[in-house]
Amino acid sequence: MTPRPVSSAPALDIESITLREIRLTLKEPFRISSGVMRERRIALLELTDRDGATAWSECVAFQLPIYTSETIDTAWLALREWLAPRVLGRSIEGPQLVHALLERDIRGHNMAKAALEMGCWGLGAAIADLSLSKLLGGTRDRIPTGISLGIQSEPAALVARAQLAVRDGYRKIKVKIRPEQDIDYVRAVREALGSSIGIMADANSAYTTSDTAHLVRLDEFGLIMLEQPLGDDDLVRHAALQRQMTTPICLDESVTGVDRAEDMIALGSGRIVNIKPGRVGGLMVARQIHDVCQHAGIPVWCGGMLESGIGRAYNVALASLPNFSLPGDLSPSARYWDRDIVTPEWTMDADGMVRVPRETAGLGVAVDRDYIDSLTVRTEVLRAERTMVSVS
Ligand code: OSB
Ligand code: MG
Repeated sequence: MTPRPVSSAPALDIESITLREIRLTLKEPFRISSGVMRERRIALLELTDRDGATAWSECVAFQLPIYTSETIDTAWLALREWLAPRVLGRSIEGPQLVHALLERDIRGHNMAKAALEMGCWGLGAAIADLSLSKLLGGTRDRIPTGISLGIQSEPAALVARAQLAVRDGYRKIKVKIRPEQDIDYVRAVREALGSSIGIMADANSAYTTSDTAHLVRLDEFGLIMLEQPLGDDDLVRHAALQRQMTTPICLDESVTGVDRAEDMIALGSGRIVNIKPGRVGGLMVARQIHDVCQHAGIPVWCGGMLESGIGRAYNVALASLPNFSLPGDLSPSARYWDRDIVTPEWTMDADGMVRVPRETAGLGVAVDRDYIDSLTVRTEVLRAERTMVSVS
């Protein structure tokens, strides 16, 4: 594929990267098929260049390897030991080159790579005095928003949350499912909401091919898609399942890069892709997957990882690209947190749209440093080796 022209992507000279871990308590526990989250331990990066320009980014890895194999602690190690040294103290022609720099001879660790790569885009946007959306080639200034509802103790509790979400304006309702908590839950939501709103289910890899007949029963609810029913690295079995189901399969975990998106399309493993920049190693790959899918007529949407307002800024900018044609998991700050770490907080209007800050340079939100300081439990400052002063 020919590389996209990158408009005015500036050179980067990163002098230091401050790694921090903050803790943010979720307003409500969030349960997926493989575990429950009550609090987010979030790694934040603050990149500073030689002229003192700064940008913040967020690593989306969770505390436990329940979504992919990465965790906040593996990401911290990867960033400190292998990734940050690749970018510190050298001149890089632009953020579009960072992914290749991080990819060479370092396998995996996509969320760690993405945290750093996204920070480079944020820094690039700040230096170029452009919004992240414009730097990436985004075109839209409002994005339709969907909500992802965690597994509840009973269908009625899920229905109540889904009804509130519709009242709030959400454009898509996604319900988490797992074996034993699936058909009844989806049926209850469909019956309560009628056919006026798109409903989908996300299994986070909780099923196997022996559940095929069971999963096919979901077809009767007219879901807009079924997200990642089978193995987190599977494509072949998803293709077989897709041939059995009328509901479009959407892949999340299984699409870890451009090749995997191409393979999904070639094999027919799914008809929709959830793109999360953290999962695929950053914004450049996310954009390439967007382009590949657009070319193949595959709609994409932007997924979420229960991010803080910093991670949200990157997702919103990405989702402003034209083929993000389905509502993204881009809930406003107040859905997750009593207080977010950015100002203004992310909001959604009554029509379920989140506004893309296209006229503000950089992320489009200000980082609340005092509040972040109060939430910080560890900090590590990384500098280029040649500038390191060894004084004890
Ligand atoms: O699969 O999309 C997922 C949350 C945790 C782990 C996996 C997923 C999710 C979500 C959250 O669906 C979406 C959001 O950030 O609101
Ligand atoms: Mg998912």
